[in-house]
Order: sequence, then structure tokens, then C-alpha cells
Amino acid sequence: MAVRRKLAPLPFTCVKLSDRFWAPRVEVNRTVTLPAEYAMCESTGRIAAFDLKWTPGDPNPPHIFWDSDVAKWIEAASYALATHPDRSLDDLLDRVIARIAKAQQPDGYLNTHYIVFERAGLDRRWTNLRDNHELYCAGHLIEAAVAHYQATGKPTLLEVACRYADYIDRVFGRGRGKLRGYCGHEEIELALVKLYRVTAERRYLRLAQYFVDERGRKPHYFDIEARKRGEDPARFRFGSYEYNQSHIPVREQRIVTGHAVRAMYLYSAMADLAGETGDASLLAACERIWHSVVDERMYITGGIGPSASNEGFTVAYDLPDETAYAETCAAIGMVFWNHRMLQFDGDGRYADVMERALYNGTISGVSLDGTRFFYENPLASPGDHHRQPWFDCACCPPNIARLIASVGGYFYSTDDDGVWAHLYAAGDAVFPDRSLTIAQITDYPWDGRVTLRLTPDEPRKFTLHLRIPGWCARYTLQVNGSPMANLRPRNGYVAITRAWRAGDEVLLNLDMPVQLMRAHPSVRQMTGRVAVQRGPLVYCLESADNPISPLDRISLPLNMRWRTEHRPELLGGVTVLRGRAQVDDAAWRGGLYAPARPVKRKSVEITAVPYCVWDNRAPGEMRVWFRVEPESASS
Ligand code: FUB
Ligand code: ZN
Repeated sequence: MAVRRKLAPLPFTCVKLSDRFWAPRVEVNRTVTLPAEYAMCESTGRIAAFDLKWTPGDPNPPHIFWDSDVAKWIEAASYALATHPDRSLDDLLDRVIARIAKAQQPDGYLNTHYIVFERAGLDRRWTNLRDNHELYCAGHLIEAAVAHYQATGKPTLLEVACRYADYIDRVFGRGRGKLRGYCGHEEIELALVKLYRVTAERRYLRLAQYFVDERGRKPHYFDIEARKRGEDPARFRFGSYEYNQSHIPVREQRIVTGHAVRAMYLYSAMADLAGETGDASLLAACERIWHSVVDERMYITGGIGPSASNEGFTVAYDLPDETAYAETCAAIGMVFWNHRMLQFDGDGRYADVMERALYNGTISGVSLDGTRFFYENPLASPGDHHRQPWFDCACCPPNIARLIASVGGYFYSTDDDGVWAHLYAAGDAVFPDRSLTIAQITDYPWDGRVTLRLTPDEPRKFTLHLRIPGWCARYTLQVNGSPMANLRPRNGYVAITRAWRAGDEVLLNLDMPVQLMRAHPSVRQMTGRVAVQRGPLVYCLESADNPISPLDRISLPLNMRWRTEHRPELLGGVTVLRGRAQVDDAAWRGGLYAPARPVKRKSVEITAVPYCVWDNRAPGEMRVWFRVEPESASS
């Protein structure tokens, strides 16, 4: 049976946030991060690479995925432009795009690394799809082009992207003389679906479908091309093709494997294709794999991929905190994928994960001042992990920029019967035909009280679906002051159907207590430990507020009484959690080991801050997980 995507996201351009959490981040992203990232793209040679001036012997050759950094910056800048007209940014984009367009080869090919660097130049293109990211870069170029076209109406980059996609379509596929390959780093698949949606050209959709369907078939393309290069395929540095999710065809995959960003982009594309074509087998594969991620391999922050060696997944329940890789891009990928899964049936499980990743493991990736970035997002630090202005491998900074610039797009969807509110934050949503405006009045995520004021252009009957987050055990709901106690959530949403009139108000009051969270008993690293969560936010302790070292000496009583305090002057304005915990007596009279004796503990005042804002002050320790008191309560 064919599946149907019942919901459609309300574009970010329709949602203007004015809250205290996201709106400042969106503004800092636009005014600080985007210029800083552009400066980095320039100073590192990424922009100039498109002038194709590099010659052998010159330093600083274009890296295999430099093009993608520039493309992601263009995408982010285009999103910013779409919500905030800016003549100079518009002009800058035009200039960068002109340089990119000039680099395009007569047949449509466009990759700075291959055009200037590879010894035999263009003859070597498409000879190492497994490792060399050509189609990945093409995918980001396509996403940038779609964003730029939608923001400005200018076809300049879109035409470049279409010419490139047309060329790729001539090269790849099952027809005679074509290469039966696909990319070692998924990305082009979801990009081609976007290109199809904006151009209505079905060839792009078919090409995306081909790349997804071909992945993992035998004989294995990466083996074939390795042999053609004169290499032994068995010497692939990551060992197995689980690394790039091509070990078996995608519909047979049950468990998430390998590189986390690659995986997220693939599943996003599979969800996109299932939505476009109704292919139930693709959606079923996504659902199965989703469980292996969310039930067994996701950090409490929504981060994924514990291991640095493959930038990705290991085995079920392996979630170390201090060594967590949890790449920013991978958490962003979780947002992309879960947002897509959410559009099928409006199942709140996906919104819960999307929210978890959005409020924790993605935005931890950027400093509050917008100038520094985490690549890895560990859940504990001895004080030596800090954000950096840029990286040689700079995938994360422009990725977080494009997410923040378009964050409004994750808040609402529409369906045949009405509107879905997935996320809460103060601001206005104006629907494209201006038939409806929804104003949210709330201080979420600091407070769970959300008022939605609806203004349809004329009285109109429809259903408003409001998400009751998975973290919320109790809530109340009123419409124009009348309690709606009889409404029960279905799949995480309550549905209110009525003839709505201008000025109707819905008051949703989500209980937002501090919760001590446990991990599944199989997460051996977290045995006997708890993390602190309030609403969608995971909290942590930092040395800056808690001068106790190591912070592991602190343990949290299960019945700890927490106080919430909003501190406008702290970390851009955060609600901190305070309470009395226990601390071990520091006295230690042994060497490395000593006979165990009862540990003396004393009470200590602690202050927890949201995990997403850690490392914005003086360097120091940080912990998310703590021993629980009494220890007998921990099993
Ligand atoms: O390979 C391109 C990007 O660089 C990946 O998505 C990241 O994990 C980093 O390796
Ligand atoms: Zn990254």
C-alpha cells in the first residue's frame, strides 16, 4: 500500500519568532555568524578556489569538500535574506554565485578540487565516489541554489545547479554507458528531491530514486571502482561499507550503522522519496532504523554517533559521555530526518526527537556570540574542550548557520483539515494565503504556559493540533477560557476542531518540572547516574557555577528539591536550576587505589545551566550525568 505524507511544513518565511530563546540566536546568526563564516571561506581560499587559479606547486589546493562549505554558507545566507532583506548580502551572494557560475565546465561539471587539483584533472572525475565527495558537493550546491532561488527569485545559481544535475543525470544510472555509482557521502539524494520540487522536473526525482535504490547492490560499485583504480577494495580504510550505509540495499537495513551524518542524510532522502512516490518500503525501512537510533543509540541531547574513529555509530547502548563525538552536523541531521518523518502522520515521537536535538545537541554547536563552533559535543568535559572559530574540516559551522536561519520552518505544518503546532516559542505565523495568523504568546522553553491567538481572515472551521511534548506528564488546555479536559492526545497531539474566529485564544499549560532522567539499564556508562532535564532542555553543571573538582564528586538525591531562577544577565538569559546536592568528602589517603570505606558526604548548593550554553564562560569542567543518591535507588 502506498504511504502518504499528510502534513506539509509551513515554510520558515511564514514564521517570525520574537521569543527570548530563538530570536536572539537567529539575529546573531544573521549579523555575526554569517559574516564570520564568509570571512573564513574567503581567508582559507574556499571562495577563490572557484576562480580555478590553483596550479600544481601552489600551496593550499582546494580540498575535496571545500565547495560544500561555500554552498552551505550560500544556503544559510539565502535563508537569512529571505526573512530579512539586506542589499549588501544580496550583492555579495550575487558576486559569489557569479564566480561559481564561471567555474562551471561546458558540460555542466563543477567541482573545484577535480577541476584544478587532480593530476589528470577532469579525466579523474567520478573515479572515487566512495571517498571523494563529488556528488556530496553537488548536493550542497543544489540545496544552496534552491534556497537562493526561493529567497531572491533569481535563477542564477539554480541554472548552474540544473546544468550540473542534468550532466550528473547523463553520467549516472542504469542505462548503457552510464556509471552505476552513487556517493560515498549521501547528500545529493535529498538535494535532488528539493530540485525536483522547485523545478517540477521529474528526471531529478528519478535520479534521486536511482541513487537510493542502487546503494548497496551487488556487485558492489565501490569494489568495482576501487579495482579500476588499481586498489584492493578490502583495504578500504573504514573496513566495511556499513560506514557509508552501502553494505546492503537500503530497504534491507534494520540498524543504523557507520558515519552518522551520512546516515541522517540518507534517511532524510528516503523519507523524502517515500513522501513523493508513496513507496511504503522506504518508509518502513526508515521506521525500523529510527528505532535503532532513538531506542538504543541517541544521547539525551539528541546527539548521535559516539565514536570519533568513524564519526559515527558503534553498538547498541554505547553512549559514553566524555568521549562522545556527537558531531553537530549529525544532530542537525536528526532534526532534518525527524522533521521529514513527522510529516507523514503527525506522530509526536518524531517531534519529540526533533525538539530534543534542536534545543540541545544542535545549538550547543555554536557559541552565544555566534563566532565559535563545536564539531564534537561531548556530555562531559574536564575543561579542555572548547568551541573554535573554524575547522579545516568545516562542515559544522555553516550547517548550524543554515539550521538556525531556517528554524522557524520546524514549528508548524498544515494538512487537509487544519494546522499542526509542533514547537512553541513567542512569535507570529502568517499562513501563505494570509487566511490565518497564529500568534504564540509564551516564554517557552523557560515556561510551559503557551497562549495561541488565532486570527483567521474569516470564521473558519478547521482542526488545530497541538503537540503535547513527550516530556510533559500533565497539562491543561482551555479555549477562550473554557477547559477542554475531555480532549486526549493522540500520538502526542490534541486536536481541537471548531469554527475559529478572529481573537480566539487557546491556552496550553504544560507542566514543566525538573526531572531526573535515567538511561536504559544497558547504557553501561550511565549505570547509577541521572541527568537533569526541564522541559525540552537538558541541563549540565559547569565549574563556573560549581567550584568542585572533579564535578563527579557531586551526586544528586532522587528527591532533590529544585528551584528555578530566571537569570536575564546570565548566558544570554537562562533559567538556572538550583538545589542542594551531595558532595563526596575530598579527603583521599591512598595512592591510586585504596580499600573501600564508607564515603562521607556533605550537602552542597549547586546550579545547573542548559547544556546548550555550556562553554560560554571561563574554561572549566562540565557534566551532564551524575551519580544518584541513595545509590540503592539507582538500579
Ligand atoms: O565528509 C564531509 C563531512 O565532514 C561529514 O559530514 C562530516 O562528518 C565531516 O567528516
Ligand atoms: Zn560537521
